[in-house]
Amino acid sequence: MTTDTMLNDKDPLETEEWVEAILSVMESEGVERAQYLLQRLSSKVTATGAQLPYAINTPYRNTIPVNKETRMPGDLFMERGIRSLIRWNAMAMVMRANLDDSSLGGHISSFQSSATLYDIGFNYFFRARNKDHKGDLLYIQGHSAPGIYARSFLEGRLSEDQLDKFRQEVDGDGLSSYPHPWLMPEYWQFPTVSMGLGPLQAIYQAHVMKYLDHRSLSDAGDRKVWCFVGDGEMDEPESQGAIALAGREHLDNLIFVINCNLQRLDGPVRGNGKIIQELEGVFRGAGWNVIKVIWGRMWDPLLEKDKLGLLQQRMDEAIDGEYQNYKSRSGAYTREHFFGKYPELLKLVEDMTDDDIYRLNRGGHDPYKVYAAYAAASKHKGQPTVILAKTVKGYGLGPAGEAQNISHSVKKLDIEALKSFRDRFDIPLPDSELEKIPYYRPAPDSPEMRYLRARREALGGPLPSRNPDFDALKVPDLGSLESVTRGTGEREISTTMAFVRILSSLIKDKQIGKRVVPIVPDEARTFGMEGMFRQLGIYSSVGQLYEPTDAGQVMYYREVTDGQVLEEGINEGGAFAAWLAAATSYTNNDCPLVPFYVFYSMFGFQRVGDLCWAAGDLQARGFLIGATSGRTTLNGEGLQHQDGHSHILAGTVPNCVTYDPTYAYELAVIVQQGLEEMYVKKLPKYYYITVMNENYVQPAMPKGCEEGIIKGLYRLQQNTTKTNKKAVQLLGSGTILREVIAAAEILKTEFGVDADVWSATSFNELRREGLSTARWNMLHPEEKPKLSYVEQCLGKTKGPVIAATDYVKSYADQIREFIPADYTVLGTDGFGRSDSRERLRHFFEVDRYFVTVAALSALVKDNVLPPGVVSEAIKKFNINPEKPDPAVS
Ligand SMILES: Cc1ncc(C[n+]2csc(CCOP(=O)(O)OP(=O)(O)O)c2C)c(N)n1
Ligand SMILES: [Mg+2]
Repeated sequence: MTTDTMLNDKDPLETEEWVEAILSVMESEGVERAQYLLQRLSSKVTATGAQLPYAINTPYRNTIPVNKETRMPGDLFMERGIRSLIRWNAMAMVMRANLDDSSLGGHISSFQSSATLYDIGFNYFFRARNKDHKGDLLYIQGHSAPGIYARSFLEGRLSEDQLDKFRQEVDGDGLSSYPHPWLMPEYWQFPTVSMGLGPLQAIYQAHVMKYLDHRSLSDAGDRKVWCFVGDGEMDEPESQGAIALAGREHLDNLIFVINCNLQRLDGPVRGNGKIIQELEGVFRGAGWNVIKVIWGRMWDPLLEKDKLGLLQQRMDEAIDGEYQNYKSRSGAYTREHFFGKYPELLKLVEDMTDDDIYRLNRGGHDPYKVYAAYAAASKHKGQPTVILAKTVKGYGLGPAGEAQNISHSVKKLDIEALKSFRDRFDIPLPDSELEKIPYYRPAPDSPEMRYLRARREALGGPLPSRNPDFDALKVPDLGSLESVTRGTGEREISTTMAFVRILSSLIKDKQIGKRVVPIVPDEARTFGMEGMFRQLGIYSSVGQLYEPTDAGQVMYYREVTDGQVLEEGINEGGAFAAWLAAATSYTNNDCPLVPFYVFYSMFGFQRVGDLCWAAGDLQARGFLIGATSGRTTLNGEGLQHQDGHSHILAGTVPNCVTYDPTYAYELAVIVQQGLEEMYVKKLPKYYYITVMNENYVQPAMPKGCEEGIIKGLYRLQQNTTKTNKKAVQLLGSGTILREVIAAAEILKTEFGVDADVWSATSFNELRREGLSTARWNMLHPEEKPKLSYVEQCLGKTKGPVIAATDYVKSYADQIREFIPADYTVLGTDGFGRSDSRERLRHFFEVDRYFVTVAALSALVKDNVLPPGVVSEAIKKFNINPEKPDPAVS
């Protein structure tokens, strides 16, 4: 590393000559020639083994030089006035929400730091959806929601009453705390407040937008995805985890605006370093166009005078903890501690007052600088752009919260702080009114309000805005899946294979075939889906620039620009985000899609649960296929692969419908019904279905079972009679249903017990229906109680009920309260382990022998059989009664 610095240059003349030389090349022959020369230099120097200084960062200054800034065309003063009103109303709505009940919460400081960043976007860049344009998509920082509402209020879209219902949603007409489409489906486009999900979703949104364009399904045109992110939020692995995809795929329809206010919730983001520089390196390394907006125009004259580069050096040296102090303290402090380090810099500001120094603004608060950055980002081709905008957290709050470590949690200003906020932003409210913290909205025909509306009209209408409706699809009926529902005869296949057949059939469908989006995270071969590689092609924005090694084979790895398969690599979060974008394409692109995301069920809800939750909020419509599911069915893989609980996790998402089918025909019925529900009836729900890799004969569909399959339970075999008192009801799901069927046979032949067998396709759905019925009964005490579906099925049957699944016991246990008999549940609690299916099912006590023992034991409890029968069975089946409990071993 060089020991030279600006103040200690061993040979300034030589330095000057080098600099002059490269500048003159740039001037006479252009930037590209200069870049080439530097590359050659770098190549020569590194060939000697010498290291060049780490060069992914540029100095701590604006990327766009003053003379290259595109000038903001509008009325700066008018816009400042409007922005000030937005600031005031945003602050007022949070304070008013907390007047009577301070537990409601809300945030002031985040939006105050980003007000200009949003304003420039709303005034000049964000286009709304209308008949001429599909609109831009906005991912808004969750904690800035009050500022977005405040703008809508000025635009006349929200009333004072609505603002006063901030965070009071129980009656249904309040304003959500953060961007949540669930209760505000015509307003918010994307849930973002779980930090990291916004940036991840935005990247895949832009990716899927290009995919649709390449497949001629929806024109991307010049649409943009704008994603606003906090600098603290960039710590989330989800925020940074997919940026390389954006670079690789040249997503120039994507713009990140990172609000670098240098603070997060507890304190500085990088007190000992510089977050902007860190992020610059990370994004540039990932192939992004990086635009730093660090200094506001008040600094321009000083930088102009800084011929030696010493001011720049000081800016490079100071760290974020110090920059925070410059804004949390005063101009005098900044003079002493920032400029004071070098006498030359003190001289540079000798004519400035302390107030002038305090007013030296940051780029993210300067409309001109922000405009120039947005203009450059919007025009940039071939790369995504990230704008790193330096701001002040709690801007304008003064000692009450400006750049203080407590800024994030400020919810109230005292009267003195309110006065100075009002004065700083020239809000025309007298002292006497401040205590009530009134909203302020000029008359609709005032110049400000006309200006505001005109800006949005020029951009196509108001934002945020979301259209929850779409044109229903024509979906195929069950008859079209006859090849699946008629069974496989002698052939043994898995439900995964059956699923692939269903998918292939849907893809061939004239109406919806093109809209089907198969998504895999590098597991297509595991699931037997590799045939789709050639048949449908794997989407790549550049096609295939090489000859695949398997080119001569039938199922070769075919990448193509209009490929239908999204192969997202070993990246469940990303693949899920791609599914989310496809599953919400009905609203974001006016183009309903039918996405199927197929993954190892263990790496689904457990891995990306927060995104699954967001999918509910987003009213995503599509299918999640949890493959290789079941604790004992994926036998050889051990505890990190064998899933025995994803149904429990999936069941926590209110609008996620889940199924654990055993047979191909059940799967066909569920998928077809899902299409009807989501795309014809347009119900806001999505499907999670587990499929397995165990091969067995798939029987033909029995008559009349469709309704039961959908409701979650139907009788597969009726064996009980009026005469035999030794009777049980056996329930099973997934492949364990087959153990249950075998147990029924053993019970009959070896113990003289009759057993009805029920296929329980969804204990989650049974529970939901049961709870809903119980609730109705409780609230309608005088009316004839309704029977839950489980009671309707089992109420008139004989004997105790036994359920067995490949999932933890709590899965089947969920319906206990609706079962009008003794109920025993077998399940696979505990960590998985690798072994054969047979041995695992014995270990986890869900095989046919344990089902038999459980049934006999239940009959003992009912005094139908003596205990000795159970002992006899235990002995006969070689079960060690002292074997360790799998739940804890
Ligand atoms: C996943 C997740 N973890 C934690 C939080 C809680 N949280 C809300 S805001 C915040 C700090 C945000 O800081 P930053 O991203 O810098 O945004 P700023 O408000 O400074 O603009 C935290 C930790 C959250 N919302 N989501
Ligand atoms: Mg921050």
